[in-house]
Amino acid sequence: MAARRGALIALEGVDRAGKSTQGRRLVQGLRAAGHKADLIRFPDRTTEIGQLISSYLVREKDLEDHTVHLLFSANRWEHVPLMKEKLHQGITIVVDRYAFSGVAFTNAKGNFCLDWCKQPDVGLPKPDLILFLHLSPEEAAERGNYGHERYESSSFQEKVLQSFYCLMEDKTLNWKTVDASQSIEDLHREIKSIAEKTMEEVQNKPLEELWK
Ligand code: ADP
Ligand code: FDM
Ligand code: MG
Repeated sequence: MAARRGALIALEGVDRAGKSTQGRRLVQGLRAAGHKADLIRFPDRTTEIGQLISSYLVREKDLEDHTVHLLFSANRWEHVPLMKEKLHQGITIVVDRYAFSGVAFTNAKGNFCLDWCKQPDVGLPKPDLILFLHLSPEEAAERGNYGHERYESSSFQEKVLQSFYCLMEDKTLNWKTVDASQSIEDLHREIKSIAEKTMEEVQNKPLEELWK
């Protein structure tokens, strides 16, 4: 029998829902429970492509909209060989944002249909679980003001949320919505339990390709 593989778990959700907090906490919690787990944040601002994306996000650089969409996707593809290697070694990978953020943010710009937005990410490793951290705009506002990066405005974020809802209609994907208004620890416990169940379920199943 082939060796057991790790699971690919994506965290998505509105700004300040707690994706980065829960991503770190999940990897920590899984490791403490004896699992092998790694975290990747997208965009990964440390690579050359990631640095270009970062300079766009902090408004140091203006990039054309199609171009920046393709750069976000390329920033995922550059991780794919290592992601596959790790998954096949039994390491669970938690991704803080993935292709769904890619599609939702570009689609929210208004002149890009979902189908066009999805194409560059077709064939990426398909997440075994997509956790959508749901938080109302009012509760998100209580967690502080928006920063000064691109996309950080409530009107744009509302459009992003609508795009996420469209993506969630795809029943070939394992979306699970969790209530992100809980305390960090309660939410962590819920997320860890869903993650461990998924890890168990997929360990002997082949890794699939996204949107194929
Ligand atoms: P995201 O990555 O989704 O934008 P973060 O994890 O960076 O969100 O969290 C945004 C802010 O909200 C941070 O200040 C964080 O400490 C706080 N925060 C995260 N989770 C919770 C929670 N469950 N309850 C209250 N505050 C939270
Ligand atoms: N973002 C993120 C995109 O527009 N496309 C993508 O593919 C991804 C992964 O970049 F505004 C946006 C979403 C957010 C910004 O912010 C990254 P964080 O705080 O690093 O998640
Ligand atoms: Mg974050």
